[in-house]
Amino acid sequence: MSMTQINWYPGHMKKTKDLIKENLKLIDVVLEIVDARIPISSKNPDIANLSQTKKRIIVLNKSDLVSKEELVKWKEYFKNKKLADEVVELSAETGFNVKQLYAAIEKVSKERKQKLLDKGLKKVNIRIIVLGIPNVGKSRLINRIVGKNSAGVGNKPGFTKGKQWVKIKEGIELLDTPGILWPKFESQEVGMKLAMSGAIKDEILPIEDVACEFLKKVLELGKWSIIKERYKLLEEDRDEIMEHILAKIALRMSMLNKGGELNILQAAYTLLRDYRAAKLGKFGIDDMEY
Ligand SMILES: Nc1nc2c(ncn2[C@@H]2O[C@H](COP(=O)(O)OP(=O)(O)OP(=O)(O)O)[C@@H](O)[C@H]2O)c(=O)[nH]1
Ligand SMILES: [Mg+2]
Repeated sequence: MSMTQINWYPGHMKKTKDLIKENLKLIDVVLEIVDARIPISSKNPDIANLSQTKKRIIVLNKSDLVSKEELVKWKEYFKNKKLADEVVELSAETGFNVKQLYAAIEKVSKERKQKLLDKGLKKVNIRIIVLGIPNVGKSRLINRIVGKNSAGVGNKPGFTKGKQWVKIKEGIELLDTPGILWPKFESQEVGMKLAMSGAIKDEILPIEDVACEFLKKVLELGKWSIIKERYKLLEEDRDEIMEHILAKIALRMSMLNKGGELNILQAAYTLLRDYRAAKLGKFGIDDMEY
């Protein structure tokens, strides 16, 4: 099965486009959440069009799963490419650096706030929306920043029914419904990275292929010794093709199915789950495009 034949996220994109269209006038700042392990593969290609004249903040979420060096590198990358006004690395899971996000929101909205105050408005609320591909951590982040301040601002006339603006801080309101966007899955490679990261349900994936691609990537990154030690491999196993290394993992870890054959599928799942839980160390798997 080719990765690109998978019907990834039917229906989501239209809903998000409607959500943005309906609320665009009210939005000042777009928070685009990406996965710090795959900051390019988890970016949506249409977001520049959707967010138009709005201020943009890229959130490198799941920062707890990558190294500090990688975060620095990606922040520079997005800034140099002018893909965002601000870039903030954080972990919606642990709460790391969420404060920095508030500072970034204040920073990008300062000018607009001042302009409105100069016009004579007594009180200015900056409105923000969260956008991102599935599983990138939108809900976790919203829950974290809404936290105790979850009193909705209410459905005032002109707001879309059922949508809530929630005050998250003095002068900052958040749309409580995040926009789910498609990843840019034009290439097999992007599809594979999304699969490895856990952004796609494993049940619809050729999981052994994904594990082999992951192994290839890990070797490319010079992390053989981690794999070798964790799965009790021998140095000579390294010269095997990926399918065989996967089989060796099953062999050395005594992963057998009922008939006593090697359980390759279990080895594949174990490898990917261990990566996603940072048991193989903290590292990303996207290459930087220049
Ligand atoms: N390690 C780690 N895991 C995270 C972080 N943020 C979210 N997750 C995990 O990622 C998974 C998806 O998080 P959600 O907040 O549900 O993602 P979402 O973007 O709302 O996903 P959809 O609603 O499917 O679009 C969950 O298992 C979270 O626990 C993070 O900063 N670090
Ligand atoms: Mg969600």
